[in-house]
Amino acid sequence: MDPNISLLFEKLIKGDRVALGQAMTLVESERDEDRKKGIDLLELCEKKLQAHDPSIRLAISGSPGVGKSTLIEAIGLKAVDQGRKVGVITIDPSSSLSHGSILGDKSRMAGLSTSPSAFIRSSPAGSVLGGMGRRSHEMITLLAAVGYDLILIETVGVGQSEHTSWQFTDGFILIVQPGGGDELQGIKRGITELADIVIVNKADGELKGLAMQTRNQYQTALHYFSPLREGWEPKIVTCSALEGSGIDEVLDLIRLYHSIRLKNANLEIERKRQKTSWLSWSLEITSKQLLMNHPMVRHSLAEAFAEIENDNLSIFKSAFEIENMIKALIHSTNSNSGS
Ligand SMILES: Nc1nc2c(ncn2[C@@H]2O[C@H](COP(=O)(O)OP(=O)(O)OP(=O)(O)O)[C@@H](O)[C@H]2O)c(=O)[nH]1
Ligand SMILES: [Mg+2]
Repeated sequence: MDPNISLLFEKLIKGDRVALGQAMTLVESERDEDRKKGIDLLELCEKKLQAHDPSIRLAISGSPGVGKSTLIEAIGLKAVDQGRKVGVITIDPSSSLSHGSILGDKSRMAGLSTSPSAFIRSSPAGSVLGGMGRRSHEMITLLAAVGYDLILIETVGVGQSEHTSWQFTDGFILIVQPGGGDELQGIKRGITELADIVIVNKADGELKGLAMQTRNQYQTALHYFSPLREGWEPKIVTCSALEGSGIDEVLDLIRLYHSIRLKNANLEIERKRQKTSWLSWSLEITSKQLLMNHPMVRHSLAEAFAEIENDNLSIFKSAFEIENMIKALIHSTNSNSGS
């Protein structure tokens, strides 16, 4: 192994924040030489985690503007007060998938971003796939290995993609705001079914009454869903991230959730499921990238596009021909990585 990587790992373990930033940049890099070093570093982290891993990794999800970042700031600061180390991964809001504010999430986490016991990392724009950053799982592994025990991942709140973040985390926290409860039979049902904890945020000022009403609507709906986690019935709380009320209850619930997940090795079993899901997901992305960037595939596709312009093509036949070409590429003994 590259001695610089062993050195970097030593620094990480000692809690060097600059080293952690460097490690994240390394792991995010797509350059071949960085990939190899990044993988070596991650392997060291995995080994350390196998021996001891006190972390819980939670997806913080919800429609744009419900208060995910503000709530992460409130929960995070309180957790830090209680002696925890808080790692936050946000998905860059300038991604085309997100309808979030362009201002960026760090501005909503001003306190946490300067806390020595917290570390916030944004996934770069363009690397967002299915609600998670391409390298979010690597970031989680780094954070956990260096002792961040509460890891919060603010996901992109758009429909189907939530399932991806559900797959790669230990718990799924859904944030809603007062008033949305009547949509529970419609599009919101799918994502609500994934939730281990539902938080009705913005329970303050004039919205307090409505927040209670929304809480009751969700409470009723949760009864009809079949629990997805062994030994855990989804819970619902109200809070105000802005005023700080209800944040203790949220943290208590997270602690309870963690302790129940640890029972009967449930979390251990689930982490294995996360790993298999991640491996398939990652490979799917990589193989697609490699194939789509293969010069022959690119050339055929460009030709087909031109033919579409000339009204001169059966798209079905063209897809079939490219498919056969890909099969031939894969079967060819001469072809190596193909990029
Ligand atoms: N009244 C009230 N407003 C809140 C509360 N929490 C957040 N907000 C406001 O709601 C707006 C959106 O908050 P964010 O924390 O950026 O929400 P978000 O879900 O992270 O938004 P995106 O990342 O853009 O999807 C901001 O103007 C916050 O000040 C709350 O508890 N009460
Ligand atoms: Mg946000």
